[in-house]
Amino acid sequence: MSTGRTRALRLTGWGGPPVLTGTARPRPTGEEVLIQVEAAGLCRSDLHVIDAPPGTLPYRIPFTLGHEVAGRVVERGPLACGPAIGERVVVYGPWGCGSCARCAAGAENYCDRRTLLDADLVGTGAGLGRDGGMADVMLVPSGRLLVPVGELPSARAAPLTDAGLTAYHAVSTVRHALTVEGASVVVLGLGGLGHLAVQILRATTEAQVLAVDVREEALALAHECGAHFGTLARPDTAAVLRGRTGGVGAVAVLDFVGDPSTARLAVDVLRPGGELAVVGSGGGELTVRKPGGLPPGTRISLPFWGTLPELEAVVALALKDALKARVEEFPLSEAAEVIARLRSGEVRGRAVLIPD
Ligand code: FEH
Ligand code: ZN
Ligand code: ZN
Repeated sequence: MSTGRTRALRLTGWGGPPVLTGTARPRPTGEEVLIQVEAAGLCRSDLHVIDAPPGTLPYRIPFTLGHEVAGRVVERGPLACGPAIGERVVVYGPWGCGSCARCAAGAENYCDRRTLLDADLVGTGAGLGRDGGMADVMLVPSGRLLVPVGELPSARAAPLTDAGLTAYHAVSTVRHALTVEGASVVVLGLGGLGHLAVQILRATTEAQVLAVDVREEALALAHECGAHFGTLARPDTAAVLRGRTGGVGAVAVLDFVGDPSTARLAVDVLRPGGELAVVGSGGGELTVRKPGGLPPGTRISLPFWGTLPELEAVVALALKDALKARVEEFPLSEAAEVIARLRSGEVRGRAVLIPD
């Protein structure tokens, strides 16, 4: 059992860059489990955390970044449950209180005590106020937070825990609307989450999938992922999409951009009694008012991350090759450069850091 020092990408001061530094190798106690990290995805939320001014996030620094993690169990506390030593796993990232009704149901993304946890600066989860997986090893509070991934390559497995799970949860949120005959669903934004949502929709529904993005290469990716139709965002996009639905509109819109233009487009293409799931944090706004500008019967949701049972379903889709994230692998030692590439839009798919 190695007991040496290990490296971790740690946020040590608000508003400053994270630092790859040596840390003492943690020892699991109680229910804790130690993971040898094999891959950790880099998410746009990591940029929000890195750039956050003091006092804007309910987190104590320093902590290790990385909330999208895959690895292998290497040590377990005496009371640990879940996967055995040697098993390859992914880490469910939202860490709630672990005992409220939502957490007991595996929905730690909607923990009933979130407000209390935030007030105590406990953190949202792995790499979000708690030590995460942009590191050689990672301590996980409980084996209940681990999902086995068999022989799935870690660079493909890690993005399932955030990009994949968030996309799956968004689809689950509107799934009941997709069962009507001839249903069409619009996916706005084919980036790290949208391209996975297209695959999930094709693998788990009969709906017609209509994709919209501002980049030609994103529409090509949408087609590769199984979208029935793709179009660039233009002034006539709503009419083009309505035309693909026989004029009735889409029963659901998944907005992975969430900016003013996609909010407007969503309203213009939604069928009466339709579902709008806003996932992206692009600053778009909707006015909910009667009488108002939304189609009658519109239901709006703001899905956040996903549940543990949903992560198990996401892994199952990946294991049968029905869900495959586009990834770019980089060594952990180059984390600073990769963060810069993500900022400048040079990352294609999901950037994944591999301990080197
Ligand atoms: C995590 C924490 C806070 C906001 C958003 C996120 C997402 O990256 C999780 O999917
Ligand atoms: Zn994220
Ligand atoms: Zn809870």
